[in-house]
Amino acid sequence: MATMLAPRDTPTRERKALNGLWRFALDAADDGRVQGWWRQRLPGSREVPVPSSYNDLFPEADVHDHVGDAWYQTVVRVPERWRGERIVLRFDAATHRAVVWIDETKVLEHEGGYTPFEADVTDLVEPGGEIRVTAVVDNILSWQSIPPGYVEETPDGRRQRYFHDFFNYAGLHRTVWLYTTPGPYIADVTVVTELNGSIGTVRYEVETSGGDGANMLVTLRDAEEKEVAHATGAPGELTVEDVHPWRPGEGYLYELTVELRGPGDATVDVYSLPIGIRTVRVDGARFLINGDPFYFKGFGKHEDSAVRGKGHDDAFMVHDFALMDWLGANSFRTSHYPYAEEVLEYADRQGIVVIGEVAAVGLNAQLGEVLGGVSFTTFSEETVNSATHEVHSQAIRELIARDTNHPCVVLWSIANEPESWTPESRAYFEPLVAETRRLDPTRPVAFANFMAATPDRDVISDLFDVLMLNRYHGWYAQTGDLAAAERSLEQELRAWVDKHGKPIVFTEYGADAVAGAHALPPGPWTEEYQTDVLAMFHRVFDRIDAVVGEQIWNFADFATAPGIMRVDGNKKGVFTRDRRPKAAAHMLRRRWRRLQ
Ligand code: BDP
Repeated sequence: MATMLAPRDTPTRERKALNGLWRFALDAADDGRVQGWWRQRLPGSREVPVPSSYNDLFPEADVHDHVGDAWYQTVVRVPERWRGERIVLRFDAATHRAVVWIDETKVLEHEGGYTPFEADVTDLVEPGGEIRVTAVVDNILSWQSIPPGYVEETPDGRRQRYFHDFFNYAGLHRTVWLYTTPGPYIADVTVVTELNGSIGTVRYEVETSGGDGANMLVTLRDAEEKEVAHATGAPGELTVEDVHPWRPGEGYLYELTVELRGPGDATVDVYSLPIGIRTVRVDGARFLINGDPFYFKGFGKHEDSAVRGKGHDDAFMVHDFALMDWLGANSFRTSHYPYAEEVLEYADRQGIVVIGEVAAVGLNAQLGEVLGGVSFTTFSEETVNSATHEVHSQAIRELIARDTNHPCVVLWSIANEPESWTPESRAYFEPLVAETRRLDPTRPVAFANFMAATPDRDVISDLFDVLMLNRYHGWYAQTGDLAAAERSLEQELRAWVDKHGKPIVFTEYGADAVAGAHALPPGPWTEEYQTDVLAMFHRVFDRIDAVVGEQIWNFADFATAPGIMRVDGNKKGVFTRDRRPKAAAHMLRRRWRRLQ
């Protein structure tokens, strides 16, 4: 399987982050591609930070709501010592698509806002000299993008409409790198682990580029850097006696080092990556990690914070994990797109379990009417069609290629709340599930089921391993009547248990609460009501064995498109957007840390 190895410093490789302030120009009139803006200094004097969304950096609405191309440019000096190395330019993400030039030459083109892309640019750079890197980042969502949307032409300019409930932040959200590898290099490493009593097994595949006749040494070291196994050649298998498994709550990692050796055993290339030895399996209605039943406690999250929008930020990452730990959470879902790889690396080390989700959110006409204000048929020639399917497939391929070696990821989510009650939806999802399983036979596959896709209507859940349910009893239905909500939730849940007998993870449930709003008796939008809704769900979960997880919607309040259903964004966070606890956080802490 093709992987997408993260850039790392090793004895044979060096990386250089191109983060910082880049020149920036919005291009609402679509002039740049015609006029060849990559050939010159970008017009205007704006600069923006990378990584960050650009939308909230300036007070103007035309920046916040820009539709179309945004141009980024920087000049970078390539170290003289890189002479003779292979040099790669890599973007960890560009939302939602980008074209990149080095000086006058186009080097990259990529579709999809949340996965990395890179190119060998050795021939275009002169070590010791400077290069100009220009990227045009297009934020338009169409019927053929993942996620989908459409652009409305109005007398006042373009307006982007979409069918998902988070703001369409755009820009260079993650690190941009220049990095080196030797000429012949290690291109791919895929690891699959197994456990058998106290013995761990690491099966690996390695692909190299060039270096014919070279041989390979693969070494595994424990957390104390002591060698525990080695092997030569690829593919291969390493056996670890007295294995220390990776497990929820304890991110024990080994380091796998692949060394490519040439004539006379001279080192050609070295690549190391942290790996965790663990297994994941679904058994009846149980979700097993290392053979032990696992219960998900945590959240659906967003990459979202004030000013930087979806720009990755280590401070927010560390803080969010610390708050989850304070609550006793053990997991989260990367709703509704792959998060920065730093987040997965950190989850690996912290022993936090992750449901990895692709950006397929909003493939649902019913939701489209509410959020996009338009009537359409979900699957048709004019809407979600075979071209969309291919983009969706590619998004799954890129997600798995990037994340397959992360032990924290235990489950793939290939869509959020799609239409799942028509023959068209079955025809659409059947091949995607097959493709996901082909790419990764080791992890279960699921999708987050929409509230209206009740067990009697749903026609696709039999294709999947785990039922992930997003439910809003007491909020969007039975608003304000928690007794009725509790009854109807339990009834529906029992119908799912009878129909499928699969493990059920609640991947969304909750209620909006405006921090500081209080009432007795509790009413919608108050902190008391949010707490009561969550407690109601918990009573039902505790009565049903097949429920193996509770992930609240949402960890923190987040930005959305404007709408009368939203108060300055979505307020379902148990933390505010600046991460202050609402009353619900204290209740969760008592439940998850068993303090009551
Ligand atoms: C679900 C979506 C999620 C929304 C949430 C809500 O999966 O993205 O933010 O509901 O309405 O439909 O708060």
